[in-house]
Amino acid sequence: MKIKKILVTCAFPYSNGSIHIGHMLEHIQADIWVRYKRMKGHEVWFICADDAHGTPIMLKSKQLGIDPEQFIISIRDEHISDFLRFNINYDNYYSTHSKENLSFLTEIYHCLEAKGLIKKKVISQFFDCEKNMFLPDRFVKGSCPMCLSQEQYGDHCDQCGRTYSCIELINPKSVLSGNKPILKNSLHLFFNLPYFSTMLQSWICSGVLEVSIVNKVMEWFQHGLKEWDISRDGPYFGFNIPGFLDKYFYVWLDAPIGYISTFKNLCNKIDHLIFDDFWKEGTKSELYHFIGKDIVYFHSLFWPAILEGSNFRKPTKIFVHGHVTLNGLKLSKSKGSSISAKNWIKNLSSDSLRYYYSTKISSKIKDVEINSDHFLHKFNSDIVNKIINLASRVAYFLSNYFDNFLSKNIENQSLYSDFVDNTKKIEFFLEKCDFNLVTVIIMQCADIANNYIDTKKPWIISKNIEKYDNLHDVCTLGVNLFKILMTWLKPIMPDLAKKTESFLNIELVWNNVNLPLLDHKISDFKPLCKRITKRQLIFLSQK
Ligand code: NOT
Ligand code: ZN
Repeated sequence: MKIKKILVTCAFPYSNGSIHIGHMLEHIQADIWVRYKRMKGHEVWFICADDAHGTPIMLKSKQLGIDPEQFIISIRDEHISDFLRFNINYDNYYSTHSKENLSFLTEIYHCLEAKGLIKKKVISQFFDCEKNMFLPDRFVKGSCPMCLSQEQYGDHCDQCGRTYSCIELINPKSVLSGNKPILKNSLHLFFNLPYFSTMLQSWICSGVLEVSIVNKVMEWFQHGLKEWDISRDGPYFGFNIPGFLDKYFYVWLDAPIGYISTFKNLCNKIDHLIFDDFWKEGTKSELYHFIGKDIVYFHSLFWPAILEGSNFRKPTKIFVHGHVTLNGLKLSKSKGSSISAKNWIKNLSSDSLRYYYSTKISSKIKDVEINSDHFLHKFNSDIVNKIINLASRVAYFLSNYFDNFLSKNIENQSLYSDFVDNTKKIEFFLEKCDFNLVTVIIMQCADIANNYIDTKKPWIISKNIEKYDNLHDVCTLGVNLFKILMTWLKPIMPDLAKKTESFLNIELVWNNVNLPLLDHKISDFKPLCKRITKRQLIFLSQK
């Protein structure tokens, strides 16, 4: 097998709030994929950062009376520890407010400018005279110009779903002061996105996105691509645009450049890691982004165009996921009902969320519903009743009759080989992030393994001393089937895998999945994980 060099990223969380279980979907999905690729022997670098700039972060820190630079440092520390609680240990978790990011941003901007890809235009925008600032779309509310619903945000209507320009709102009001904003002119810088239209269409159709997303993205070309406003007027928390006094780069320009600068910062810490191997145009290494469906536009249009325009490599593939709902309610950053990652860990294990999400994650972009009852049932019936139970049923006999030694024989070679053969299918689905199908196969195999034990009935064989050899072989095969199941589950449930490794006295290695454990001493069985109770789920229904 050829070892690949792979760089994997998740979308950068904003520096203005806690990580909640909605965020965790993406980070868990990417982490499972990374763990699997590493188990296969590839060189994988997994990075993320906080998205530190923009008006909301500026206002939030102001409201708290903290300097934004201080504010984002404390948020970043909190984010890093939240991810660690879920066994997500980034090789580098950086910030877009960094010297490396400023340096790449400046380099890229000058390169685009030199190619004539940046244009200046005067535009008219809402301005809050009391707060003395231009208002981003989400800081203006008013009635929808199409359906007249009141209290709608500046860019789209929640009632009729249509989008419009902020200045079309009827009776606009500033969210900050409540006053009616005035229209004021300002010079803005625009990136010539339409110039890249042909390149983007062929890139998008080259297998970098899942088919249903490709169709969606291709629709955007029908109306023609628009030039992209990459500047904002002060006050703004971001990087200053060279040559302008109080103008800043729009957060969405410097955020993806954070993928480059976060990696660069990692290279500064690791001698043998070569920046150009991963970012130079034409490199053979692979680059994967994991993102939510709401930011596809940025990643499939702006981002590859910026990369092409400034002579960097483009992504190999973009994995897109849907949104998370909890017991039917939307989990969103701005609108209530968020269960924090910390709160989850106070009540439930990280592996339980990782497993549950895996049963729902697929390469199709579907929203993921967390339903408390289904979560409890799924975890207990799959993991406790099928996986853990398999181990505990045979461990009893191995410990009491054979001093924890495994036998030297495989009792049913064809059962064993058929079991191992599922690895190819599992690899195929893991590769594509069809984790739901992976868990289906694993549970079907767990049923087969438990049926085998049911049929052999070790509790009956153990009554006949002449059949001890057979008892030994049956329980040994049971342990071996458990070992295979847990090797497959290792990227999904790292904590359970670790406990399994100390029970089996081995490391679970992907490429050893076909090598049976024979004539080997295992440890005493200790309960590997607990059944989830209703009481543990109460926090999910609290507001
Ligand atoms: N902070 C953004 C969000 O929607 C995601 C930024 C993605 C970062 O939460 N990188 N890029 N591009
Ligand atoms: Zn409307």
